[in-house]
Amino acid sequence: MPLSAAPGLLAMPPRNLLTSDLQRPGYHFLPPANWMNDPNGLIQWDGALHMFYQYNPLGPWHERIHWGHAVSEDLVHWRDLPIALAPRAGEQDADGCWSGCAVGNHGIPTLIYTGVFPQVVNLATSRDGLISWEKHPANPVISGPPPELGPQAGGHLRDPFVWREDGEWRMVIGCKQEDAGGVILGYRSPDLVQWEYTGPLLAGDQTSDDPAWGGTMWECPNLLQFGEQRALILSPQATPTDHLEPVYHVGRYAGDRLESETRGVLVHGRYFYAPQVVHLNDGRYVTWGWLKEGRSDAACLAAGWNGVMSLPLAVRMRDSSALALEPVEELRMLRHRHWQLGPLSLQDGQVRLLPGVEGSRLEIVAEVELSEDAEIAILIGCSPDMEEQTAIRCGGPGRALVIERSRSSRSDQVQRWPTIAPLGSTDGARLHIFLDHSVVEVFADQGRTVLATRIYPARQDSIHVGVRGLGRTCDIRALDIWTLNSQNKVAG
Ligand code: DQQ
Repeated sequence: MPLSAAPGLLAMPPRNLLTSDLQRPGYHFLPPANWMNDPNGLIQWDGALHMFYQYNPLGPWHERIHWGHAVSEDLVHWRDLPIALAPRAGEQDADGCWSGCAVGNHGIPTLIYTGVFPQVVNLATSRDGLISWEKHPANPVISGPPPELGPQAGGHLRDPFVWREDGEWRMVIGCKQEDAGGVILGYRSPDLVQWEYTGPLLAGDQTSDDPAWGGTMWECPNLLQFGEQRALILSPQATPTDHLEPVYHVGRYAGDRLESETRGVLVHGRYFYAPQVVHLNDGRYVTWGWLKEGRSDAACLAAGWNGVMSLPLAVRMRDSSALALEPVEELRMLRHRHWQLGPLSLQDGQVRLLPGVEGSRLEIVAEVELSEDAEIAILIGCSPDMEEQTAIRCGGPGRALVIERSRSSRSDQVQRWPTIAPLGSTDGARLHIFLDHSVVEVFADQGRTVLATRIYPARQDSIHVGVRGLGRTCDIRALDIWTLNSQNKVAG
């Protein structure tokens, strides 16, 4: 992909290159083309939200990672800005500018990021309103894992998350302990340049079956505060090639350690990974995660893009024990056509396509009755003959919430395993579903149960919506469906 360079800056490719791609999301943020992964450096500056992200300008694969950059006034519509950070030969990020965060340091926007290889912590500052970035002469400000961990850390030290507390800078950062598991380390600093190691904040156990403790390396920590409580979000890595689901621990500080009291999976489905949280001026915590692809590398190469951001999600504490994620209210501005349906009663085995209800960008709110002996499914991405269809089903034995992808696409290049999560609700559920071409996100239990996955309908006419009942008579109390406008198809 040719890069047109403004003086000293790498510009983004134009936004109109891939607009005819049936599977390319329309209202989720993604770069104009090529590879993206983690969100980085989320920061509100002069009233606008800046998002940086892991980006490869050379194509849709992970290599020589740069920081892409976009800005939004409303969390929903984005404008592309020039590439913020690029690896530079002979420097502390010669092989890539990996994940990190952003802070305002006495009015100076400052990026704190991972340089590779070896893995170190670097700084970069901007003097022109976050457009161009100068790497700090003191780089690296942390040159590797603390000597106390010895060779057990294997050189892994990445994804600094920094905040201000009690008049100093605090940092949490991902690391590992060989044969033991992932660990999040703590540091403190008076000036972002001199850092003192304060010890492990929380350590995992790679032999544990609990996803919140498992993994061989813990990446991308975020530490949030809810009154006296802290919530640590992290992304556990199992092996270099097998990423797991992001998890959280809720607890309290005991010195510089976190006492984990409750914990859980933040988003189910193995596609949402490496979320970063920003604390907005209005008091909300908002996060985006990287949604990975569920199709072959060859399919991504042919498409010219790989990776997309999740929806912007508000992070809330529920019952002083569980983190919940819910789509931010600003997303309502995307709503266009509206159908209000229901109540609907479905006989055992009945499948009903909803006449005239269609779209590849949809928001659906379904209030359904739950029972052990009846299962209800909302069907999206359906072709008229049902060759292609994706079922979001709940109820039945165990009352799980499942996204069934076995018939989502007639392509042989896609993953098909189902996404499954236990549902907390017992008698009824409110399912909040978002479809954006190849992205599906489902929220239930007031955001305590979240699923995200990827589907790739290959037929132009796989745009229909239906419902299905199984077991005995199934009741849908209310069904609201909106088409959603695209934000990515407008010029960037
Ligand atoms: N992605 C980055 C790392 C991080 C990982 C590299 C998580 O900094 O640990 O692109 O997806």
